[in-house]
This record gives sequence, C-alpha cells and structure tokens, in this order.
Amino acid sequence: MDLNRKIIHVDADSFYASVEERDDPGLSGKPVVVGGRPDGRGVIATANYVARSFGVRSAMPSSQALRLCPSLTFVKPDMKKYREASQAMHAVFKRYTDLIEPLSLDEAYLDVSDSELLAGSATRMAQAIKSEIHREVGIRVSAGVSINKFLAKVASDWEKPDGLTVLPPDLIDDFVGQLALRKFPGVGPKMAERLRSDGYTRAQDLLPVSRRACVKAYGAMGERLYHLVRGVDERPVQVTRQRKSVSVERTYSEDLPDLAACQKAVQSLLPELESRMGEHADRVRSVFVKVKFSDFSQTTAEGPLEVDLTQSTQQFLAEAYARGQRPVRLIGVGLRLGPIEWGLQLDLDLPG
Ligand code: DCP
Ligand code: MG
Repeated sequence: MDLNRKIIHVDADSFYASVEERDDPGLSGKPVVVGGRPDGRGVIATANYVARSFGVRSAMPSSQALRLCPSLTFVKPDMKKYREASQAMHAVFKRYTDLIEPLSLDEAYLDVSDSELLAGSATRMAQAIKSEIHREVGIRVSAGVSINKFLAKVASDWEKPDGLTVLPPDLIDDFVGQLALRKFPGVGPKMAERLRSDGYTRAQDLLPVSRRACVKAYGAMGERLYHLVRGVDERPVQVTRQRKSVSVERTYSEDLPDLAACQKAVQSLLPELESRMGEHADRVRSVFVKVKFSDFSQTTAEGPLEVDLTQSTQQFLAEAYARGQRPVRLIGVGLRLGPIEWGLQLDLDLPG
C-alpha cells in the first residue's frame, strides 16, 4: 500500500444554503432550505444544519419538509451564485496544488503529495484552505486528510460541519474497521442488504473473507470492497477538464459550390455530432455552424437549440452562408456545453 500520498477531500457544508445565509444575514440561526416551494411538487436541494435537526433532508418533497419544520424558510436556488462560489473555492485550492479533481460544485479531491507549502504538511494545508475559503468565499467547508481518496472522503464526512479529520496510516485499520459497509462508495441499498443478510455489516466483518471469495460472492464490487475494507484505494486524483463544446468539421477536397451543397454536407455531419454529444446531452446550451469560404474567410452563426438539430443547424448554416455567398471549403457543426450540474434540482418545481 502506498503510504506516501497526501490527499485532501474538501466538501462545503450545506453548500447552497450556506451561500444564501452568507448573502442574507436575516437567515442566520433559522432553519433554511434551498429548493422548490411546498405548494407545488418541489423538492429540497439542500437544508442547513438547523433544518436538518428537524429531519429535513436533500431530495425530500418540500411539502414533507414543511410538515417536519413549520417555521422553515424556503429560498429559491440561484445556480449562478453557486457556480461563482465554486470557482472561488477552486481559486483557493489552486494555491496548494494543480492536481484537483472536482466531484461536483462543492466537492473536490486535492493531491498535495508534491506541494512544499507549509512544510509539506497536508494537515496544515487543509486548515489553511478551510480558513481561506471562510474568509474569501464566506462559507464553511469540511476537509478530510489521508493517503488516498476513499479515506480522505470518509474523513471529510466524519466531523461535518466545519470539520477537519486527519487519518494517518497508523489509525486507518481501526477507523475503517468500524465503518458501516452500507456507507461505502458504490454500495447501494440492495448491495448493503445482500451484505447484511450474508452477515457483513461493518468493514471488519469482511476482513476474514479472502479476495477470491469476495469476488465470487459479489463480483467487481467484491474486488473493490476487499481492498477498501483494508483502507486500500489506488485511484489517482484525476484532473478532469470539463468539455466546453463538441463539434465535427470537414474540409472538402472540392469546394462546395452553393447553399444546397452545403445543406447536404451539414446534414451528413449530424450523425457524428449526435454520437459525440452522447453523455453531454443535458449540458447543451447552443448550436453553432462554422463556414470557411474559398477565400479562407470564415464565419460562425450560433443560437439556441430549437426544435431539433437538423432545423437549427440548417438555420445557422443559411445565416453563415449569406455572409459570404461564395464556394465553401470547410463546414463545422458543434454544440456549446454548460457546466456540469446536478440533475435533480433542475427538476425543482420553482416558484414564479
Ligand atoms: N444537491 C441537490 N440535490 C441533492 C443533493 C445535493 O441539489 N439530492 C445540491 C445542493 C447541495 C449541493 O448539491 O448544497 C452539494 O451537495 P452535498 O451532498 O455536498 O450537500 P450539502 O453541501 O448541501 O451538505 P453537506 O455536504 O454539508 O452534507
Ligand atoms: Mg457539501
């Protein structure tokens, strides 16, 4: 097991609600949720810790939350604000390492193994990150520090809110042993129930089971659990750049003579664009068509995706072509993508 890595996991406390409390001091000390109003079919995106003491939770119908806590204050989500807060958090992370893997707007892994700041102490870096985010972003985060992603994440959750938990190698076995298997990443309610009925509730219950037997009983998840219950997780922190667009373009060996030829060409690019769009479909913000004319001048027409891809691309092609009205050597079609967001709260039944 690699004991030399230093990983920090950071997760903001009741993220959306904390941003709202920051911006409205009148909310301080009150039970607050961000989400849809209880008169519709809205759900709770998140609840601050006061509201949680009444049993209010993320993804709960707003009407149920109001029954649990009649004095609840509802705030409508403002994704732009949360994105800005997220960026400001990342600006702080950046001071300590370039190896940052965002998991969502409010959560990230940092690999600080090679960082020489603060005498190379990951614990002190985590403390500094916490206080800088508090000072500069105005919200609290919890952090976990350990030798891998799994342990750092479990640690950050340990003393929420405003927590800092450090798991050095000599404490790992005892700490992990007592963890409930149902809280392990990848273990859903069904898997947890299967494990429980086989007699395994806590991590330590699985320790006597051989790797072979784990895989035989639970397949790939068994393999993963075998390692995790020993505190082993070799996954690297992966710096993932979010794609900002997907596109397909083609240069033609002979210039396309007129609009009709371009229309055909665009249509033939669409299947490839659609297949590249794949998993990003829910992030599509706009469609563009790029045209390069025979004199190498080029222009792009762009707008929202209306009706369907065919109609939108043909419309923008016509717009772009009209600007040059010359033979065309290259055509590109593409989609601009917005940031990754949670799926759930997009379905919130928003007031007004
Ligand atoms: N979120 C959401 N719907 C969910 C879960 C989360 O809209 N079912 C949004 C609101 C949260 C944000 O994502 O503020 C971050 O999610 P977390 O799971 O980190 O929850 P919080 O940050 O709100 O609380 P905490 O991390 O303190 O438990
Ligand atoms: Mg959070």
